[in-house]
Amino acid sequence: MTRFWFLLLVLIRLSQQNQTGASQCGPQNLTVGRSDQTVLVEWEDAPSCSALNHPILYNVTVLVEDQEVHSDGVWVAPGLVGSAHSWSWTSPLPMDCAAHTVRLRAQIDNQLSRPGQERTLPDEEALYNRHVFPQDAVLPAGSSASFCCRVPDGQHFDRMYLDGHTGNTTKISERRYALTVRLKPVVEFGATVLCETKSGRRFGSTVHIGYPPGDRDLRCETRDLRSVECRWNEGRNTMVKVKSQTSYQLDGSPCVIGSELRCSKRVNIEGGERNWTLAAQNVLGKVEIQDSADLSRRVHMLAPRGLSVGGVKARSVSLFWSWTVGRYSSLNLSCQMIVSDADGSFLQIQHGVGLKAAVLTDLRPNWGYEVKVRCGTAQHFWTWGDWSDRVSFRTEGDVPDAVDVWMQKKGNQTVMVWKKLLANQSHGDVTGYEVTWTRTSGSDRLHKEEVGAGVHNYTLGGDAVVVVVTVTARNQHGRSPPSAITVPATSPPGETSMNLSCFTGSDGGLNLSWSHHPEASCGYIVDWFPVLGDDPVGWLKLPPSQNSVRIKPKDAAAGRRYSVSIYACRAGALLLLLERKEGFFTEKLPEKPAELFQPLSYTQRGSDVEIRWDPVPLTQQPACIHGYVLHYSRDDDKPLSVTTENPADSSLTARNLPSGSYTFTVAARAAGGAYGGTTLQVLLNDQDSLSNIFISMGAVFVVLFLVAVLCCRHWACIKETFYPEVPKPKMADWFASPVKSADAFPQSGCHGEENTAVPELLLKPAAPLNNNNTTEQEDMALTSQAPPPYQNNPAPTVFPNLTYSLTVAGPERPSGYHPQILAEVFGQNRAAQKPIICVSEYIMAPQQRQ
Ligand SMILES: *[C@@H]1O[C@H](CO)[C@@H](O)[C@H](O)[C@H]1NC(C)=O
Ligand SMILES: *[C@@H]1O[C@H](CO)[C@@H](O)[C@H](O)[C@H]1NC(C)=O
Ligand SMILES: *[C@@H]1O[C@H](CO)[C@@H](O)[C@H](O)[C@H]1NC(C)=O
Ligand SMILES: *[C@@H]1O[C@H](CO)[C@@H](O)[C@H](O)[C@H]1NC(C)=O
Ligand SMILES: *[C@@H]1O[C@H](CO)[C@@H](O)[C@H](O)[C@H]1NC(C)=O
Ligand SMILES: *[C@@H]1O[C@H](CO)[C@@H](O)[C@H](O)[C@H]1NC(C)=O
Ligand SMILES: *[C@@H]1O[C@H](CO)[C@@H](O)[C@H](O)[C@H]1NC(C)=O
Ligand SMILES: *[C@@H]1O[C@H](CO)[C@@H](O)[C@H](O)[C@H]1NC(C)=O
Ligand SMILES: *[C@@H]1O[C@H](CO)[C@@H](O)[C@H](O)[C@H]1NC(C)=O
Ligand SMILES: *[C@@H]1O[C@H](CO)[C@@H](O)[C@H](O)[C@H]1NC(C)=O
Ligand SMILES: CC(=O)N[C@H]1CO[C@H](CO)[C@@H](O)[C@@H]1O
Repeated sequence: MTRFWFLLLVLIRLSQQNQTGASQCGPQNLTVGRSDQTVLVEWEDAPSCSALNHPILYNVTVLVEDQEVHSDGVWVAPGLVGSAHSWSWTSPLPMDCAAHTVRLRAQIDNQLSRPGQERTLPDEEALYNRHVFPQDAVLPAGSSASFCCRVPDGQHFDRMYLDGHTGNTTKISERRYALTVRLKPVVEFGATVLCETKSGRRFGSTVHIGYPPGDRDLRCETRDLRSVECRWNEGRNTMVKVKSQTSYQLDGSPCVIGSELRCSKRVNIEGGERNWTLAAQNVLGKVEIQDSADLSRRVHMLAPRGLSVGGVKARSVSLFWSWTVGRYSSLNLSCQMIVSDADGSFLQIQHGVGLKAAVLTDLRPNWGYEVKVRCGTAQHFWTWGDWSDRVSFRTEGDVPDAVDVWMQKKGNQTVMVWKKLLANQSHGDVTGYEVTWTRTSGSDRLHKEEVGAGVHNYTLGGDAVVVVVTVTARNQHGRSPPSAITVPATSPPGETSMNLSCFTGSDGGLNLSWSHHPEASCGYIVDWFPVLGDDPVGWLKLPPSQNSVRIKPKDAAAGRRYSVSIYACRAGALLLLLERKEGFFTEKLPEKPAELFQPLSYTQRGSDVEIRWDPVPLTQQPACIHGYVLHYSRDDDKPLSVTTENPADSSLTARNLPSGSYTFTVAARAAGGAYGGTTLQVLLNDQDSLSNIFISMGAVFVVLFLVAVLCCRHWACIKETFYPEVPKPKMADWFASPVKSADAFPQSGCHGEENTAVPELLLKPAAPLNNNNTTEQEDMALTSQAPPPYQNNPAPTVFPNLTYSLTVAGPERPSGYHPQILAEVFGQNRAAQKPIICVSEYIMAPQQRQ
């Protein structure tokens, strides 16, 4: 019975509790805080909740500016009732912008318990009097972010933008607006968010958009074998260094970063590979990079200290230095030495354990140098160490190098020439030269001659014996090895008879190549000198393997003719001339047409005209002549031309020319064009009659010549036969002796017909014959040289003493008689009469009576 009542009492109690428990259970001690953009909520259960044997559902609601923006349910299992609970939520809106209120209520059996709790996080308006939030934020690029604008009282919102771009703008409350954008990195100094009101007022904030650190390529080594030193690359720029400098840690130890990304840490270097980790961090994130290395194989040596030079000789010196790191002494080292002079630099390498000294070799005597040294480990070479300081030194002097000797034939003399020794060959100041020469045969007396330091030639007298010449240079350290050359006193055979092709260079030089000569044991020599003038010879000596070279004399003037020869050098024997040519390194065509061809002459053969010229002297050739061109034109006709490819030609013929006035121009053909055009004006007459005249006159001349010969022979016979009746020719008084004329044909001496119009041969002193009986100038002088056929009234050409003048008089000469048809008259006469046959008798040309 007692049990029953007790049970009843408990039931009542429980039901009472149930009643009060359900209504009283709820949150207590609610606290709301924030971390950056996150709302942190904590609470406990009210004591009455303990009585409930139910799970409790808490409903958390967040309100921004009295508007519900988020709600969540939190289940508390019966066993956890009584402990503290927490909840957090990140607001998309800057929390400084608007007040965030958290409302918390318990829900039991779908019924909200009555006592809820509520807390509000105040905005910061009162604190800072700012209008755009967040201020000076560092935000990751690529994310989406909201910015908030609080419009002051009395103003009206217009628009918001980030770095000039407007995004999605939303209205939160009457005076609060939010801009949501996807962030792109802008500039390192930050971008600006601006909020504009309708009245034009602007409020702003700076935002830094960037990346977490992106460092990479960690590389660790040791310099002093007591510490590790690591370097790396920054990779992508974080863009937020102004607000959030990246901080670094090497294996957990903070790094002090200067101008370069480098961090070192003292460690014990025992062989073996291990990891080196670098952590890089900024507000947007953190990255860790690693390098795995055995530092005993990664020694990056420090510079050698106190480099000095000792033991200076002519061609070598010793170098000494020391090390700042004692442990280097046990390493097998390779050291590089860069030796430089005014001309450039070269490298020498030496090895050794703990190397502290080295010897430089192959140096030039009497020469200034600078040297610097760096070293690396020989085994497990990692990288070269730092360079030491430079040290300069000068080597000792030495005897000069052998001089480069050559020779030049000048008439019957041979001039030995040699090149001035350069500073890198003289090894000291040259004080003079010694020339010795001896004949290879006959008297072997050695001739010796001292020559001053400023002279670089020596003339050997003409002496038709082969001699060996040596040249030795002297300086304060001694004599150079002698340079010997075997000189033929006469030109080598074949040298003069060699055909000289004309060359034309390119770019002021000439490319030469030749086929290898089996006897050229000591190489080849190429020399060149101007054909005219006294300029010295230039030469190049080439090894036997080389059979081509480009020569480019420094002083070769354009249009100057050079002779270039290639010799084979035969040890102990005379040089062998392989090739010789003449030509121009640079041709120069005269700008004005020079009268290159003087004189030009011509010959007409029928309708062909041959133009002739004399060979052009070498002095007047500024370019290779590859042939000639003859241009000719009549009056205003189109010019024509004929050419020849042969430079040896001395005439060109223009063919089939109609009569007229012609201009002929001859020019030489060179690679760069024709030059030296020389002009001749010629008047050509009718071709057929002219040629007839020439033929006829030629025939007449032959006849007359024979007559003259016979006359001379048989003068006495003539006198007898024709004595005394000789009709006096009708002539002017002054025209008298020694002319003899006859009107009868000699019967006894010569056979012929009467009344023959035979030309009369007149012998008289050199004076023009003026025939009275003709009113016109009809006389034709027949001379050894044909007068220009176009001349109407040729002057008789004079034989040394005598002139043979031919007068022809016809019985019925037409008044319009012209010399041009003279030949016809002859022809007719000859045709009408039988030929005169001369039988070793005197022939007298009968004079026609008028
Ligand atoms: C509490 O009371 C409700 C009715 O008000 C009832 O449904 C529930 O069972 C009771 N709980 C207990 C534990 O008695
Ligand atoms: C919390 O209560 C609100 C009403 O105040 C309601 O709208 C919301 O749905 C509830 N949330 C949950 C998770 O029950
Ligand atoms: C703006 O809002 C629209 C719809 O809410 C969305 O599709 C768009 O991506 C948003 N633009 C930006 C820049 O956030
Ligand atoms: C170095 O780290 C890598 C992983 O990052 C690990 O696999 C390796 O075993 C480590 N090496 C040493 C020597 O600790
Ligand atoms: C040092 O290194 C060089 C080059 O590798 C090698 O020739 C020489 O034998 C080494 N010397 C010693 C003592 O190991
Ligand atoms: C000497 O110097 C000249 C330039 O000044 C250079 O052309 C020549 O090769 C040098 N000779 C030697 C033997 O180094
Ligand atoms: C020889 O040298 C002298 C002095 O340098 C010079 O005047 C002369 O022209 C040279 N003679 C020849 C043939 O090169
Ligand atoms: C060399 O030529 C010159 C003139 O050029 C002459 O006087 C001299 O006699 C010649 N000598 C010999 C040995 O032929
Ligand atoms: C020179 O040229 C002519 C013809 O141009 C030729 O007959 C002669 O053989 C050549 N002489 C030499 C040595 O080449
Ligand atoms: C001459 O030789 C040089 C190189 O040695 C070359 O550049 C040039 O073209 C050559 N000239 C001719 C005309 O062959
Ligand atoms: C820890 C804490 O603040 N506890 C308090 C919770 O609220 C009750 C009354 O509401 C106080 O008595 C506690 O001290």
